[in-house]
Amino acid sequence: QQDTYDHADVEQKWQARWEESDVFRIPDDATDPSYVLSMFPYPSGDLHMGHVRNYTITDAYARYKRMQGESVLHPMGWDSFGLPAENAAIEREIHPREWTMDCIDTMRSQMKSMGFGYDWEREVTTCEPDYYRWNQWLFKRFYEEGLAERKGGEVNWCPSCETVLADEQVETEAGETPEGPHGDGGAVEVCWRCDTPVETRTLDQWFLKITEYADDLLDGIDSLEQWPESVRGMQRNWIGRQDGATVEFGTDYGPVEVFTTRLDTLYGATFFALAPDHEVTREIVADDPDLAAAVDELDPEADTDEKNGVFTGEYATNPATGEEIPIYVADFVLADVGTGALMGVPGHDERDHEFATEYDIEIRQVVVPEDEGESDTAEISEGAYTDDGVLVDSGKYDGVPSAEAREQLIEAVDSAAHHTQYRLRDWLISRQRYWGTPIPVIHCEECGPVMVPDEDLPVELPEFVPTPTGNPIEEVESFVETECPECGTPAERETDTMDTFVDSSWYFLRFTSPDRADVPFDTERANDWLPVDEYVGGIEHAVMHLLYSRFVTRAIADMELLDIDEPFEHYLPQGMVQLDGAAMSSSKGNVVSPVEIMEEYGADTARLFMMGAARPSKDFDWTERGVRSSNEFIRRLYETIRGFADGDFPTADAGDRPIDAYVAREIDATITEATEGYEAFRFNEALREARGLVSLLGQYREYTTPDTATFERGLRTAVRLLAPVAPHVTEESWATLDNEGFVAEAAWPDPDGGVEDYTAERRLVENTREDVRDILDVAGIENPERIEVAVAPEWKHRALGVAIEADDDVVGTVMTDEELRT
Ligand code: ANZ
Ligand code: ZN
Repeated sequence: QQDTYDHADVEQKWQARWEESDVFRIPDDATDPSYVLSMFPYPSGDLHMGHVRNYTITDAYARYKRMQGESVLHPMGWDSFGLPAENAAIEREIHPREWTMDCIDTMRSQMKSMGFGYDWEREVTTCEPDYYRWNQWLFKRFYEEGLAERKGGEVNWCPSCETVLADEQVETEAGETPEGPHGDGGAVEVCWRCDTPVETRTLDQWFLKITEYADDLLDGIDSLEQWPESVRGMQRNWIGRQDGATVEFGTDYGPVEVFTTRLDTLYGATFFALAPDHEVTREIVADDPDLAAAVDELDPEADTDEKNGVFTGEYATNPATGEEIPIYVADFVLADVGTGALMGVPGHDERDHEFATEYDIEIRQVVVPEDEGESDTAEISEGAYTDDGVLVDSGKYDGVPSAEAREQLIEAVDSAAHHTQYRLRDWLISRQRYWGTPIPVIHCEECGPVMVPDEDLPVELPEFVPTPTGNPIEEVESFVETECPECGTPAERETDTMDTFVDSSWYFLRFTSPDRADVPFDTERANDWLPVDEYVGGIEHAVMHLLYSRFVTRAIADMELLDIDEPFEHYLPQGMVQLDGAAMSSSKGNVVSPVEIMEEYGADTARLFMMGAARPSKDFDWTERGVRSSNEFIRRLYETIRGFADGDFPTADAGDRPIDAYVAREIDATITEATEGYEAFRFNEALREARGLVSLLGQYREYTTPDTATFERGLRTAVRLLAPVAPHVTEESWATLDNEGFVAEAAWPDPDGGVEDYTAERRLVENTREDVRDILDVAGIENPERIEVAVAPEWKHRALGVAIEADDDVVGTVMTDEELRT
């Protein structure tokens, strides 16, 4: 029997016991299923603070739900393909698998030392053939549904990673994913992984046709009520649906179509502009080398805000007015947006306004604000008027509101038609790198690309140590040279591998049935467990992983392999762990290693500090002081329990004194408040309550001989309320209090009832204390030593006794709400 708390001993002991007893194994016929998931990590070497925070959040929540009697699926796995592993392996001249497996072993054992309660039977590792064969299988199903396609075109190329990138993986230099794949005003676009400026290349590549789901994905966002509004906004923006119209302008080269969201401004078109790559541009410059050279100078990729163009000498005819307007080739017209051509309306579009100012083109106003007279129009000489309004200078449409005018013009102009366009592009999944899922395709000269038959899956990666540049698979003859499955002639295997975001787009399905060797997942079990009730992970995936997963889930549902169409019901992006307000990063040299903290103070201390410091979505500073105080609390908790169990201080059967009733009410109110905290992911508030109860019990025994039953109920309550966050010390305490079984499997405490009024009163006190603190803060009184607040119920609301001690002076006494504020 130990006197002081030895965290290393205690933590290892309980980790071993949980494992022996399969406490966290979850059967498949679970009743009341709930699915709690952290984004699975890249096995990069060691757990860092970000991981630890992420996993502690879901672990605490999963443990809480389990104590509430729910069956909780809380699995862990490894997003283990990808460039980081490949590069690390190249550096060390070992095989990426070897490096990856080492990292996985290290991280798994660190996770166990942190006390995370995962069902390790369900571990999935994406770089293993038993996982990635299902990427190949799913790819084939997508292909059969017309959702996978090989096509040529301009793709993003990272010269440093030597591979193409999906649009979602290109960021602007500031580190933000651009608002949409196009038209982000000349910001430098860089690789999401290495920050190298991306180039464009024209290549034949495999795409998954996420654009087919653009409307579904957009409409589905409305149902994601438990996602942060910011993330929903980012996804809406990324999909970028624009309702507008197409309309044709006549030219000497035939009619040329434009896309516009503002057909109502048709009478204000004073120029016409083509993308440098537009077909008609090519025809126009064909016989004019000078013009061709000038057009060649235009660089749509240029990282400048200036808008450059070349007048072609040609004119386009406005279909409504018959007016002839000059045709320019301009760098701000993007080839793959709309039709690659636009009507320029400088009076009402900012970019057109800039361009017209630069090239001395007429700026004409055809829309005015609805509530202003025609004499009092919005000023357009300095900038465009971009809102809707009523039409002027537009022939018979004068006085018609914008929205109506758009409809009328679609009716009136022969070539005009409704058209919806999206910013979203198809998902480019080919990668010219080794460490990924081989795309299961064989290229045959006769038959074209042919899918590898299901019975030949998986197409396994050839084994060797990759080289520093390019894709070494191309050199492996035994891999490349094969036969066409259709015609039997010699053919070549595809050497590109899949984007690793394919792996992570459905791993949450695999967790529901990783034992199934014949299907990617068991439909029935997936339907039982999904959607994921609580999904926690970094905001950097707002438009990558989270959009791809939504798409893949919907596509799989449409193949009738699944009944749900949104995979994640609640998404919580966790905040950052910082040091002095700055993100921890190895380049700044301000990294606190969770492993060292664990060794010095124990996992419970790290977990308790992290969860107590702020609510999960907020950033917070790592402080040595905070760590120490959590550690002291854990020791004090255990010593109190040990002391009680050993009879070190007297207790008595004295349950009917006012003080005992008061403590009993406090216990109930604490349960109520802490439960609400856990339920709402405000663990910090739940912990403040639980810690408050522990200190109350301390005072109880200092002031009097506590009632045995009340005191014990207080301890048993505190232990259970703390168990989700500090699982080891609470197991030890639970056993010390002579309980059978694990606290991890104990029932969540219930208040004895009738605490509502009491809880409200407590809240009033608590809120007031916070208000007082805020007011003192404004008054420049820092660190008041004590704020005592008492409510007198008969004074009704907010007439309070407040005593504040600072610098040994009592600063205030009884005040009313108003007095408090002055
Ligand atoms: C005429 C017009 C008048 C437009 C007006 C807008 C305002 P936003 O502006 O983001 O909603 N557009 C069409 N094709 C383009 C291309 N290939 N490259 C660059 N821009 C193109 O996007 C819709 C507008 O983008 C379209 O509506 C068109 O300009 C321009 F007062 O047409 B608009
Ligand atoms: Zn790169």
